[in-house]
Amino acid sequence: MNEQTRTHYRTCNLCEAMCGIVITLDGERITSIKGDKADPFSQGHICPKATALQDIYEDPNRLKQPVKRTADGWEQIGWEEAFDLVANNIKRVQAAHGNNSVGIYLGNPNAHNLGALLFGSTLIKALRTTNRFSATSVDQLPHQFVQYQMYGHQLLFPIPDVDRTDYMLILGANPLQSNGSLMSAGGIERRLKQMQKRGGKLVVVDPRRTATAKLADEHFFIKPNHDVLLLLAMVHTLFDEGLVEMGKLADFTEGVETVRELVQGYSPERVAMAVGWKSADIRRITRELAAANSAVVYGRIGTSIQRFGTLSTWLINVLNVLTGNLDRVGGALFTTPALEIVDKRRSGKPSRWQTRVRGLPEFGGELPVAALAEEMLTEGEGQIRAMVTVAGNPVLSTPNGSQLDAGFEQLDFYAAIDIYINETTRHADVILPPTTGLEVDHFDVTFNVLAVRNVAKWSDALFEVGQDRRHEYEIGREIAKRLATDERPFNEDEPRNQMTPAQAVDLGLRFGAYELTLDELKANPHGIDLGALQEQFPARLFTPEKCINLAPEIIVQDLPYVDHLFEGTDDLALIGRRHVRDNNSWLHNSQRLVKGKSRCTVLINPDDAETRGVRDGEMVRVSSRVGTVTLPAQVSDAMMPGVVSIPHGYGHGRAGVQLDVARANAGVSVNDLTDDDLVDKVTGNAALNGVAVTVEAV
Ligand SMILES: Nc1nc2c(c(=O)[nH]1)N[C@H]1C(S)=C(S)[C@@H](COP(=O)(O)OP(=O)(O)OC[C@H]3O[C@@H](n4cnc5c(=O)[nH]c(N)nc54)[C@H](O)[C@@H]3O)O[C@H]1N2
Ligand SMILES: Nc1nc2c(c(=O)[nH]1)N[C@H]1C(S)=C(S)[C@@H](COP(=O)(O)OP(=O)(O)OC[C@H]3O[C@@H](n4cnc5c(=O)[nH]c(N)nc54)[C@H](O)[C@@H]3O)O[C@H]1N2
Ligand code: SF4
Ligand SMILES: [Mo]
Repeated sequence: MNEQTRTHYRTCNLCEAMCGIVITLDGERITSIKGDKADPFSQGHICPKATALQDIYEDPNRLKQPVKRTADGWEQIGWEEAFDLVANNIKRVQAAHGNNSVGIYLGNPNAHNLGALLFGSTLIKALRTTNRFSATSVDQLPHQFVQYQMYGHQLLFPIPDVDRTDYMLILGANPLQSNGSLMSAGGIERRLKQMQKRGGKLVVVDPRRTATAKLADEHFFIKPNHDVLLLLAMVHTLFDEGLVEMGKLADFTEGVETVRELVQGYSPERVAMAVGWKSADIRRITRELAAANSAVVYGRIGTSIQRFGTLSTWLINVLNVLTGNLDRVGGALFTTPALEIVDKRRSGKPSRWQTRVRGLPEFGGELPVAALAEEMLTEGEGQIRAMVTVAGNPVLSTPNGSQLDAGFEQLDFYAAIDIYINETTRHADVILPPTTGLEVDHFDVTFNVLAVRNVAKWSDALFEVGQDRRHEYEIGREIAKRLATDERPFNEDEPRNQMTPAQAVDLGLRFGAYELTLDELKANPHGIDLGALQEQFPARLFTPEKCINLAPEIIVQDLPYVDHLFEGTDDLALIGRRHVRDNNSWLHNSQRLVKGKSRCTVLINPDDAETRGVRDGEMVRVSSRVGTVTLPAQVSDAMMPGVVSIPHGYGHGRAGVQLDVARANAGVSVNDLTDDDLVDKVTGNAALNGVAVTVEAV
């Protein structure tokens, strides 16, 4: 080893899996990124995206200085000018049109960025607007809503105890490509295979035979959106065959009788045709679930971002409760993170306000993003005239992206806090790029709450940044300071306006369940294992009576609408898909992640292709109520008849996007087909799966 060589340990922050990585450097140059075998959580697992951390760091398209829009294009400006531009314009718009004329959208990487997580609320509060949106409402909103209703807190996520379970039923998730979601588990494939080796069984329900479905002991197709009928029939079967066995949960669960009555009309025999299953299989899977020593039902994007996202997510929890598997070893457990974020304040009281045009409900301080475009484009009192986006790309990631594109285009003012000029930020008047990735200290505030084991790990920033750079939380603070008024001052002396993320983590750890310190974490650069998840109900319940509410009125009132699923349709149903080398919309600028055949294709079953004269590899036109895209067809019997699939996050060909590699692999955006009118009725979460489309050969 020469003197220049050094080794750096950290956690990859690109997805939810929290893999430990080892980075070797020669001077300031990265020479390799590998899995850290000594990380007790991920035990050496990584995926191809880990190397993208280097690509992001070195990306010539990544912004490091603020830029403002001028008649001649983007002009680099200083930070003071950028902060003033943002603050002065927000003040101007709010003075003329009221506070709610400014909206904010927070994207997914906020959950992966320590500074944003700890101090992001500084900026949000300073805007004093109720027009707050985020990627939550194209993702896990139904989960948080159900958790609030059943367990009293939106952040009480039940996590599959994959390492100890005997039976896992997965609906609408593909952890072999996504690496697990609301189930952080570095090396999920190894864990699932170990379960099978122990004699456990994996069952997957998905309209596509995915990688996870191929690993499964049994895979069933299901028509998009029809999970709710399957789940109702499974709950029906539990009652019908006397399989309800709640164990300790019986002492503190209310509403069991109500659920029994609600599911009475949904026998397996009645739903079988609509679901596309044999009724005997529904009964058999339910019996297996009930008979297993421990079992867990788990659903993700496929059961969450669809018309019946809340009902399906609720029923998944109901199955776990009625089989006694909630808060049981080998079932679904709750984490005890080293840094606690589940507190009384943010429990999640719903619908304190609604969107102006469509009346979609607020939850957890946010409104559904499916309504963002109409809030910008519909004139009148309360119209959104200025926007701030932080780490988000809603033009590619939310429904009817073209309409949203038009909304952003006509804004009076738009400031983006982002590292790229992409499909959304190209509309900005000013872009403020924070430090990111290898330039920041890291601790997983969010994903330790979602992990299959309790762990804790600190990563120092790998690269120091110069005086000319700003961290995410510094940007938020500076804007907040400038937006302060006499009535709403910004107190610079307040600890939270002074602290660094490292100081805040140290404080949080000291007050946490394990009374750790930052120094202890730093002394353990591979991370600390804090043990398996523990049973902790009823103590950890946040409901007033410390009872599980099995049949929340606000959820079950959506049940009558499921009956239209019995009617059937001739349309093709559009769903999404994820590939291990993609990460939503923003890793396509890494050459090694996009190389090879384009992944932006429409998957179609051979029978559906034949009736439409569609041939493999040829271009087809896919159309929905809101738009049309043209892309190559990929004919495959992995796709269920009647269903087609297009991945999201592509569509980089829009004018003005400054992502050189991504533009060369542009693809089309599936969200130019998804429909802003289609939402889960209970929460307003976007129904991005199950959109009716037609496909024709070009
Ligand atoms: N059809 C369809 N649509 C979907 C989905 C689907 O399954 N199907 N999935 C949905 C889901 S689950 C999600 S979470 C959303 C994601 O939706 P978004 O969060 O809106 O989109 P991302 O592609 O994650 O965009 C992240 C943005 O953050 C920027 N960025 C990256 N790192 C940093 C950083 O450290 N700081 C700052 N300030 N910016 C940074 C990137 O440049 C990029 O602009 O997409 C949703 N859209
Ligand atoms: N490589 C990679 N990893 C990622 C991401 C990424 O973009 N790329 N994104 C991250 C994010 S933000 C998230 S939220 C997670 C998501 O994590 P997952 O939910 O595991 O990811 P998806 O691949 O979207 O899996 C959803 C599955 O639902 C199926 N499906 C669609 N509609 C239905 C339906 O109606 N019913 C049923 N039963 N199934 C249906 C789809 O075919 C798909 O296989 O992944 C995270 N990890
Ligand atoms: S699975 Fe996720 S956390 Fe692990 S290396 Fe890949 S992107 Fe990073
Ligand atoms: Mo997500």
